[in-house]
Amino acid sequence: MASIDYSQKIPNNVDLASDKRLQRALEKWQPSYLKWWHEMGPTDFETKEIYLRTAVSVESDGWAHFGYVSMPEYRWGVFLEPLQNDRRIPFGDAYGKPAWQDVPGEYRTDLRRLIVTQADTEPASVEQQRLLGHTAPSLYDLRNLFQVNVEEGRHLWAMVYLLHRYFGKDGRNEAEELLERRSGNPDRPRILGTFNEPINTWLDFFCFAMFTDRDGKFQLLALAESGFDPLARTCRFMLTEEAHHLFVGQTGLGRVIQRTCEVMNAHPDAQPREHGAISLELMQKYINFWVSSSTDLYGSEVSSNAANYFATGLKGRAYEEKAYQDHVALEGSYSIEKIVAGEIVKEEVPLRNAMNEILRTDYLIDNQKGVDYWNKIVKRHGIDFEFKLPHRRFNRQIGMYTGAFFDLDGKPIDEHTWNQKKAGWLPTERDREFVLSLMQPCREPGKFAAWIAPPNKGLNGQPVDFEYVKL
Ligand code: BYC
Ligand code: FE
Ligand code: FE
Repeated sequence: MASIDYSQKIPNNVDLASDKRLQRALEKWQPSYLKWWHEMGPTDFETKEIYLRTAVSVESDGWAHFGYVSMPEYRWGVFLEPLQNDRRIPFGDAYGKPAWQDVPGEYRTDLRRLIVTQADTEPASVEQQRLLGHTAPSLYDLRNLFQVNVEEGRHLWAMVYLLHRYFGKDGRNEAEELLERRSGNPDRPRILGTFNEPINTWLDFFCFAMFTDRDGKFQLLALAESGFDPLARTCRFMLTEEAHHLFVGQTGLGRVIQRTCEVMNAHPDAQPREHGAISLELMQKYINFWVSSSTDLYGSEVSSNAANYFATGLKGRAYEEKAYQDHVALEGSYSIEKIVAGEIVKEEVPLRNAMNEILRTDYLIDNQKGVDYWNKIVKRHGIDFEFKLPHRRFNRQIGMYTGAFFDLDGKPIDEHTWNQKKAGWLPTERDREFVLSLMQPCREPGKFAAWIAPPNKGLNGQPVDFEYVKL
């Protein structure tokens, strides 16, 4: 079951060959995908050989193969975790009933919407990152960027398979539209806010991989519980790949921090920027931006959509089976801080309506672990500085804090104060210009740009100075 059929045009472990209609439909979508990749994927590196991992099984040990491939030749495929015998719906009104192997008619629209929203983020991120290859600080980082890009492409395949297989003509239309929307395009933007934000520098990229891919982790964890079994199984395998994306973000920023600390200790009387490094304060501003934008990705604090997804067994909580005892969640409430006439007022809301906020809270706790890792680096260098996550109310554009103003600790402030303080909290145009000015490519094996430290070790047992990309 777990082995993947690579003799097929579309590698898969779902026995595509036995469903000719579906196979033909996906093979018809494949050239459109490749055309999209050619137009909107990483620019100018299509002929280069890159040391990439490719999924070859869904077994937890040894699921990936490493070797040189050019990106358009990457074997994007459809891989689901193996079917479990007698899997049950793990939450909601139908708790304990057999999981669905097909889409229940009454949930078709909601399920399609969830899958399309998930799917849309995958190509969006590739579009956002398409120019970064030109300014990579090393071959090691260049390879990591491309690894993330091809896997986000595969995540799109994972969702398009579900759309084609279970949603008929509507699903095929959605799959087409997924290749038509464009990140940041005012006329046909990507669905969710963060996925329309520009990623012009590697500092943005590392923050995105740390904080936005982590939204991916938590949304996938919630969908991995779905009563719609094919969705749960595909999300479980996507999570296996996701771990590396988070690693790229956390260690990437960690290495920028390390470099800055080294420069600060070598030149205690100078500003880090005078020596080509990015100050810790400036990194904090980028963190504030990407965390607040990614915090929006959980939707409204109180959401009837979320309650409905939970009730119907479509989308659960992260680690639903392990972390909770009451999987029906009809009793109990969740405390939410509302703003009433400029004051914070606690209000209890029915648990099911708070599902977005519950997932957001799990996400923010997980973010903190990465921040702790960065603070250890700072401390190791004997520098008195601490990175902090902005409060969940800071700089929000979605949900009940939208339109009001809060400082980094979540304290309500007036608009005038916000306008005065904003430049100290979020990257300014000048900040962005400075970071952009540092983005000069470094393409010799084992060499790194001056603003970032090398990693402790290379990838997959290879040395740091390995030729990760053959230019
Ligand atoms: N921007 O009840 P509400 C990933 C919309 S990342 C713009 O508040 P609901 C990845 C919402 O769609 C994981 N619009 O929230 C990472 C709704 O619109 P309509 C992606 C937003 O419905 C890095 C309205 O506001 N996966 O994989 O509970 C690289 C009110 O809805 C935003 C998913 O998101 C926003 N930030 O939605 C690559 C999972 N937030 O219907 C990949 C699937 C909300 O009124 N999606 N809206 O037009 C979902 O589960 C849900 O749709 C949401 C919350 C989590 C987005
Ligand atoms: Fe993804
Ligand atoms: Fe990812």
